[in-house]
Amino acid sequence: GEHERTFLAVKPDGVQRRLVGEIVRRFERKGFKLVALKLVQVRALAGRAGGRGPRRARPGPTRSPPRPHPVPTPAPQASDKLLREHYAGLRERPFYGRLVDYMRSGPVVAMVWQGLDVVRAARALIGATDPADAAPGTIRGDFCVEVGKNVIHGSDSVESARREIALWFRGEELLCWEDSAQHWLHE
Ligand code: YYY
Ligand code: MG
Repeated sequence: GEHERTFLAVKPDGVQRRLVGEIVRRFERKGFKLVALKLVQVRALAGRAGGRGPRRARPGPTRSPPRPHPVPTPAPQASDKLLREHYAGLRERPFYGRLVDYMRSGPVVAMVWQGLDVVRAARALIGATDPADAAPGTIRGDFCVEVGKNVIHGSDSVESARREIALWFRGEELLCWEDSAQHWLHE
């Protein structure tokens, strides 16, 4: 129904290539409703000292330049476990290691979108897994060329959407807001 939800994530290449706005715009224009959004950096590797990725050797007593903004806490970080659970179904595939490395190579924009048949509709807007097969007009068809850098993730079923939303978001991060356009989208 109209309350179906899906999990979408702009992958690190999409963030680096400044495609976040363009991608969000496509789902907004279609008529879907944004109910959660956050920038997430998945930690480099579990089990390293401090759990915050490889430690770099400090080259002497060089002082870091003054920061333009106060940075009291690191950006929201997700553990490596999150990604392993997210892609649990692909663990045996040859590209699994590369996929997980890619997903933690920079921030991702995690989102939840809601609307009529949104899981299927989002997959259609996203396009085929391999950008080479993705039709022009789809996100992957328009913005990327290789399967290993395919810009966006979208849940493949209502069931995986439920699982992925619970994995990436806490309940209170999902916002139910009154959609004043609803009346213009549905009969
Ligand atoms: O759902 P979707 O992202 O379209 O494809 P999946 O089959 O779930 O694979 C997840 C992810 O894995 C895909 O977006 C890129 C990567 N991948 C790959 O690097 N090489 C493949 N041959 C297949 C998938
Ligand atoms: Mg998938």
